[in-house]
Amino acid sequence: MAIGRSSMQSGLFDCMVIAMSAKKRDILVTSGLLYANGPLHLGHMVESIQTDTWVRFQKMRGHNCMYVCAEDAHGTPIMVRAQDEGISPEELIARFDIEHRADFVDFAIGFDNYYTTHSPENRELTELIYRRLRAGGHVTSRVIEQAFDPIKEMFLPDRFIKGECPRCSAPDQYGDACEVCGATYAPTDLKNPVSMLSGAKPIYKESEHYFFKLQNFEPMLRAWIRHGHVQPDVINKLDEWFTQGLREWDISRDAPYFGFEIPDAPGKYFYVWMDAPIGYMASFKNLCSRTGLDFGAYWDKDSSTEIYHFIGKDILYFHTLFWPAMLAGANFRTPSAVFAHGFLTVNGQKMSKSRGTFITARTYLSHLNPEYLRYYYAAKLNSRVEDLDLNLDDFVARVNADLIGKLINIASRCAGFINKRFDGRLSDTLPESALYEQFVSAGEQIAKNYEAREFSRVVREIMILADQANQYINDQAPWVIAKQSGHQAELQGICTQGLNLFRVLVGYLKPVLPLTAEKTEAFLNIKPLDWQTLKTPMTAHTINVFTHLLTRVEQESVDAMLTATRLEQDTMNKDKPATGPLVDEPIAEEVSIDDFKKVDLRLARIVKARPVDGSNKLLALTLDLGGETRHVFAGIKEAYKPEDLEGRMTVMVANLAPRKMRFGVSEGMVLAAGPGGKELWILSPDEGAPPGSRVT
Ligand code: B3M
Ligand code: ZN
Repeated sequence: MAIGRSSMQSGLFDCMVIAMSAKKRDILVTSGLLYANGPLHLGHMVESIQTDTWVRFQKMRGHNCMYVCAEDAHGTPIMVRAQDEGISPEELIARFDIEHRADFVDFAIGFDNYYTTHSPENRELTELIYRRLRAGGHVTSRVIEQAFDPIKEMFLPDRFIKGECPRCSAPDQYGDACEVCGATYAPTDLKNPVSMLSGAKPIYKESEHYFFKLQNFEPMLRAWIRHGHVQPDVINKLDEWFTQGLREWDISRDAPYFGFEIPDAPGKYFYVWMDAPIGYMASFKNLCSRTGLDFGAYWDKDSSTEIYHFIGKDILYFHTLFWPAMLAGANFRTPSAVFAHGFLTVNGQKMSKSRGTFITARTYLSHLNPEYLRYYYAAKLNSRVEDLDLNLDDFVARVNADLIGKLINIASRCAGFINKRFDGRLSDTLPESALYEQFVSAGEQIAKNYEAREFSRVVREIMILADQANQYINDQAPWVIAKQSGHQAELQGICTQGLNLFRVLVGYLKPVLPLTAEKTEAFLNIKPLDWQTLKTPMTAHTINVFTHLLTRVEQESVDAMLTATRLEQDTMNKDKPATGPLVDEPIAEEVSIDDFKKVDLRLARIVKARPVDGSNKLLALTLDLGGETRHVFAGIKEAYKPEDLEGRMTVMVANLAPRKMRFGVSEGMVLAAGPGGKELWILSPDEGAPPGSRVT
C-alpha cells in the first residue's frame, strides 16, 4: 500500500495497517530527555524499556527505525546545582551524561543517538523555530512581575520559593501549590515567603517576557487530537484543557539562566521547555550528519515518515499541545503519535526516599540482571496511560516461573542430549513440523501486539507457547528414551524439536531480552534472529555447548538492593542541607488509626536463634508469644550473634500472612530499626513485660 502523509494523518489505525504490509517503514522514535542533574531511577527505566522494546521489535521486522534521546541540559535547577558544587553547568552535564549513558548501556537500551540539548544543532533549530513563529505572528511580549532573590540577584522559579499556604497556613510550602490542603496559587500569595537559594525574602520585580500564542493553534490542535495521534484515554484530559482555554505560554527567562539566549533579546533566554522537545530534532540532526540520513525526509511538512514520542503522563501538555503547535507554526510536520505511560509504583506505593523504594538504575544493576526488569515491565505494560506496579515479591516469582521455569527449562532439558550424545548435531528434519508451524503462525498475532504496544499480551502469548513446548517435552520424555537402546534417532529428533521451539520463543522475546537472545544465538551457533528467519527451522546444524543463559533471581539480591537503597538514602540525608529543592519528603506517608490497628504487634521472647544454611543475611528465630510459638526468619544476621539474642524480649508483627521463603515459611516479622546490614537494632521492651501482650 502507498504510504503518504494523508494516510499517516489518519492515525494509529493506519499505522497498524502499514505494520502488516510488507513495505519497509522509516520510523523515528524518541523517549523523554533526562535532566542532567540527577541519577536515573527505576521509574525512568519504564519509559526507556518500553521504547527500546518497541524499537527493537521494529528493527527485527526489517524496518528502518531510529531511536534518539538526549540529556536535557538547561534550566535553573541545573544552573543552581552547578553553582552549589562550584563547577560550570557544562561540567555538571558532562558528569550526568556519562552516568546516564552507562545506565542505559547496562540496561541494553539501544539508542541510535544519544545527545544533549546544549548543542549547536539545538541552538540552531531553536532559533529557527523561534524566528518562524515570530514571523508568523505567534510570539508576543509584555512586562510581568515576578519573585526575585535580592541576594542571589536572580528571578526565582515558583519551586524555589517556600512559605506558608495562603489557605491553610501550613508551613514550608512551595510557591505553586500546597501539599497539605492541595490549594494552587501564585507565589505572590504565599505568607512569609523565603527564597530557597538564600533564605531572603523575595522582592517583586518587573521584567519583559516573551510568550508563545498557543491559542492561535486551537483549531489545528482540536483536529490533530481527533485523528489518532494521541491515545484514546488522553483525549478526555485534552478536552478539559480546551475547555479551560489555551493560554499564552511564557517561553523566556531572564539572565542569569543556563540556556540559549533569545535572538534580538539580550539578557533573555529560552525557557528550558522550549528547547527540550526541539532537542529530539537536534539529536536526530546530529545522527543525520554522522550517518547521511536525510533530516528533511523526516521533518519537512510533506514527510511520509513516522515520528513517535514515548513520554510520561505528566508531560502530556508539552507534547500534545505546545510541541505540535510549535512545529506547525514553524512549518514542520507534526508527530505521528505521542504515547504516554503511567507512573511506576513500588510495592503498590509511590516511589519514596523515606520508604527506601527510590531505587536508582545503578543500585538495581549492582544487584540484579537488567533483563529481569525488562521482562517484568514488559509483562505489565500495555498501550494505556496506566500506572505500573513493581511488586518485588511478584517480580521474583514471575521472573523465576516464566523465564527460568518455562523458557530456559526448554533448552536445558534438550541441549545436554544433543551436546553429549550427538556431538552438538541436530537432526535433519523435525519430527513434529506441524507444532513448529503453529509456533511460527502465532508470530503474526504477537507482532500485532508488539506494534500496538500491548506488551503484556505479547508476554502472555509467548508463555502459552512455552507451556506447549514444555508439554511436548514432558510427553516425549527424552530422559526415558535416552535409556532405551536403539532409539537414538528419536532422541535426537525430540531434542531438535525442543531446541527449535526454544529458538522461536527466544526470537519472539528478543525485543524484551536482547542480551539473553544474543547468548542464545551464540549457543545455537546462528546468525542474529529476526522475524523472518524464525519461519525456517534449524536442522542438520551443529550447536555449541549449552551454558547458563539466565539464572534465577534470588530473594537475597532483592533484599540487598533494598538495603543498599536505604543506605544511600541515609548518606544523602546526612549530606543534605536543611532546606533546598531536594527536601520535600515527609518522614513517612500518613496512615489512619484504623490502618494502624490492623497491625497486631505482640511482645515475644526469642527462645531460639540459629543461623540459616546458605544465607548470610537471615537468622531463624523461634518466638514465644506466651503459649503460642512462631518461627520467623529475620534479616539481622550481620547485626547479632544468635546466642546474644536467645532469651531476649522483642516486638513482632503477629498477624502478618505467612510468607514462603527459600528456607521455609516465616510466620511473622520481628521489628528492627536502622539502615540495614550491621546497623540494625531490634526493639526491646522492658524486662518483666509478659510475652504475648499486644502493643497498643
Ligand atoms: N526533561 C523530564 C520530565 O519532565 C524532561 C523531559 C523533556 S522531554 C522533551 O519528565
Ligand atoms: Zn494549604
